[in-house]
Amino acid sequence: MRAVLLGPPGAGKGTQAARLAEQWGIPAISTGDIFRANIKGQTELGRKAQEFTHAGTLVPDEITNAMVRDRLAQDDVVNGFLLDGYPRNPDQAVELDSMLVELDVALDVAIEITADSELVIERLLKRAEIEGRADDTEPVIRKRLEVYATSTAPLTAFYAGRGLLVQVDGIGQVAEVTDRIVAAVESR
Ligand code: B4P
Repeated sequence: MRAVLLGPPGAGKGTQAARLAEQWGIPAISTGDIFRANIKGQTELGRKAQEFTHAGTLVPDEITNAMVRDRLAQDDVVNGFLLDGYPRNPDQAVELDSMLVELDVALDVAIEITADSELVIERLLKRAEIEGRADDTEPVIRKRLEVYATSTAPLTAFYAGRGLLVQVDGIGQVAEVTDRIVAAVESR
């Protein structure tokens, strides 16, 4: 299984990625998690990414693409992977295509988790109380939603045009959403 996971901030990508990765026995690769780990460890990558993630804007493509290219070169992805939060704009999608050509593999599915804006804001503000993530403040969440609408939403048509898109409603209990995704992907 080689899949990408799309959806607005707060739709449940990170939550579902962990569950799907376990179900399918493949690594979940979250670009957001890699950035946060590097910011925490104060690495050079973290220093470069911080201003963007904290503002809710996309980290520049050259940084993000190079990071994903390195990650996809590792041994644990030979039998599959689930990319969570990448690609996030059409240029990244084209870059991913070229990485997959070099690896001589193809994408099986693009899973989009849908959820309306007011619900995702509510979820992320709740997470802010628990985890205190720097980008979970209301103005930054609104910025992330705006970036999603302008940069990431076009990927829905991009993958639909290739017959790879599966859209799943992200509203409901976490386990219920996982079951919906698994059923939708496995019945394709
Ligand atoms: P991400 O880490 O991808 O952040 P996100 O879009 O908010 O998703 P996340 O996975 O955290 O939240 P989820 O929906 O699972 O990106 C953060 C930043 O990194 C970006 O703003 C950007 O700056 C940078 N970045 C990442 N990838 C990039 C790329 N490719 N290019 C450039 N920059 C990039 O869940 C949210 C909350 O909802 C959780 O608290 C969860 O518990 C809750 N939840 C989930 N499912 C639920 C359910 N069914 N019911 C109730 N609550 C639920």
